[in-house]
Amino acid sequence: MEAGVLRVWGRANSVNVQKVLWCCEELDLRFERLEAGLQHGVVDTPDYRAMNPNGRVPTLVDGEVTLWESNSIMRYLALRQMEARAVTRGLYPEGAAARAGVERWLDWVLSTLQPAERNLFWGMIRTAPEVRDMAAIAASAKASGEAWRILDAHLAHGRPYVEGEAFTLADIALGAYARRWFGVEVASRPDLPRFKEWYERIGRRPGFGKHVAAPLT
Ligand SMILES: N[C@@H](CCC(=O)N[C@@H](CS)C(=O)NCC(=O)O)C(=O)O
Repeated sequence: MEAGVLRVWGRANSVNVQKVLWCCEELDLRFERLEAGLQHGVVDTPDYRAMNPNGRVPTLVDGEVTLWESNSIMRYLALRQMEARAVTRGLYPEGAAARAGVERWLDWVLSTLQPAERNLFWGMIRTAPEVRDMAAIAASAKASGEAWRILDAHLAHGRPYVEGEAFTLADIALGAYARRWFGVEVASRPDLPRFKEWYERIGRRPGFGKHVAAPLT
């Protein structure tokens, strides 16, 4: 392992790992990714649990700093670069109101969006067709559509990015989940034109192409 390089533990097909990798890319941060989670195991070993007692991915190691929770890792990385006066490109705005605008979406992803979409993603992508719980999948598709409708209405104010003119951590957290929404088969997908436009816009970012765009597995 190269000294001084950020280490990100976690399999590349985890949405929460993808957020962190995309964030590193936006901040021009070099990192090394180490496999952990699901088929790779590792997360139940005492060494891993010492870094992350949840046994989940991602985990970030930056010298003496060890962190878990993907949104907190993104906040840390953005602040770290701001403190170092490295490029920030407005990823994590400084004013109270502007920052809170970003924070609410990071919280909303955890509290509302992820629980809504979980059965849809796991059912359609990680479960064999013959054992799928189609009722749970349909309920999850409906709840996800309702959640995305909230973002679509928010984007109706003509903003290119979730919190206005600048691309922020909110776009990363939401964008990684939007990739899943547009990548699964949904029986009836609500028409959400602003959400789709925004998704196409963020989909052109190199960090998305490199770490999020891959086929869902
Ligand atoms: N809220 C946590 C969730 C962490 C989480 O549940 N990660 C999933 C992958 S997206 C996981 O570790 N799954 C079990 C595994 O990969 O072994 C975060 O955002 O980091």
